[in-house]
Amino acid sequence: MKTKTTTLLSALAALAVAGCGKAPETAPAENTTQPQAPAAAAESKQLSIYCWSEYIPQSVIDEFAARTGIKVSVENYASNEEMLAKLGAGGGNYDIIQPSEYVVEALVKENLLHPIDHSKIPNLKNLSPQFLNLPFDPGNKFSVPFMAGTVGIVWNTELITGDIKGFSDVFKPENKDKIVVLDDAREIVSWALLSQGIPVNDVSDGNLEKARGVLANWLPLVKVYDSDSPKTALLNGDVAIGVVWGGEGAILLNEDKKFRWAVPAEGTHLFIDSLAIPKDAKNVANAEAFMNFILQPEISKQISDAFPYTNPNLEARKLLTAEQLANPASFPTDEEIAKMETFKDVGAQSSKIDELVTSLKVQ
Ligand code: N2P
Repeated sequence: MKTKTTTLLSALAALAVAGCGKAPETAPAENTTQPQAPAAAAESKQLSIYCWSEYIPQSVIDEFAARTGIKVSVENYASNEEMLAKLGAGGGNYDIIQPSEYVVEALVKENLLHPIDHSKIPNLKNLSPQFLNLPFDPGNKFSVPFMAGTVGIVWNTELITGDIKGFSDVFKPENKDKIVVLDDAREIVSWALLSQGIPVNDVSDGNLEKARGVLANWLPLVKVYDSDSPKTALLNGDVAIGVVWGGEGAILLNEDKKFRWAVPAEGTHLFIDSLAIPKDAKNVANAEAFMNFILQPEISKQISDAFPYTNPNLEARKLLTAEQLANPASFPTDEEIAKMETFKDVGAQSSKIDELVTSLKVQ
C-alpha cells in the first residue's frame, strides 16, 4: 500500500517551480515516416520512461531498444498522484510519462508538457477517432493515447453467490474483509459520488461531504488496497470481490471461469491513459520515436496480449482474436461506454479528495 504525501495540486505547483525552466535538448528530427526507424539522436541514445506498473510489456521495451539502439530505462508508478509527486520533487528526468486524461489536462494548463511533433508519429493514423481530439487535449498537441479502460467489479463466484450489479452490491456488511479496491483516491471518491447519483466531476465541498458519509461505511469493509495488481488478492483467494481496472478484470476472466465482471450500474470511469513528454525532457526525438513504435499494430497487439485494456488502436484491434475482443472487461459495449464519464481536472478540490480517503483509510 502506498501512502500519498503529495496531492495532485501541490505536486503540480512544485513541478511548475522545479521542473521546467530548462530548454529541452531535442535531438535533431529525422524526416522519416518509417515506423521502425530509430530517432536521429546523434547526441543521445537514451530514453527514460516513467509509466504505470503492468502496462508496457518488457518485450516491447526490449524490441524498441533492439531495433533502435536506444537504451531504455523504465520506472513504474501506481497512481497519477505518485507520478506527479516524483516529478514535482525534481526526481527522474523522464522523457515519457503516462498520465490519465485529467492529469494531461492539468499538466497542459500548467504548461508542463512538450508539444508533440505529429510529423514524427505517422502511426497516429491507426488510432480510433473516438480517442483523439478529446477535450483534455484538443488536437492531441501534447498527448498520444496509449490505452483506455474502465473500472469495474470482478468477483469469485465460488465465494460470492448473489447477483452483483453495482457498488452497492460490493460494499455490503457481509463482504467485510473480502474486498480489494484500487488504492486511488480519485477513483474511490467517484464510486461514492456515483452511488449518490452525483457526476464524478461534481466535487463541491457539499458533494465531498456526501461521499464521506458513504465511504465511512464502505472503507472499513475493505481488506486490500492495491492499484498495481489487484488481481493478485483475488487469484490467491485472499479476497472474493474487487473494484479494479478493466485490464486486471480481463486477466482474471481469462485465468479462471469462476470470475465474473460487471460494469457498475451506478456508472463508472472511462479512463484514457496517454503518453506525454515532460517539458524538460532531454530526449524528445527518442520519445516521439517510441510513441510511433508502440502505435504499430503488431506492437500494440503485444501490449493488448499482456495487458488487455481497451486498445484505442483500430489497426491493432484487427489483429486481436474474437475471444480477446469479446472480453467484457477489456472492451465494454458502446451502450456501457455511453454511461461512463472521464475525469476532469478539479483543481484545488483534488487535495480534499486525497485527504478524505486518507482520513477514512487510517481509521
Ligand atoms: C495499469 C494501470 C491502469 C491505469 N496497471 C488506469 N488509469
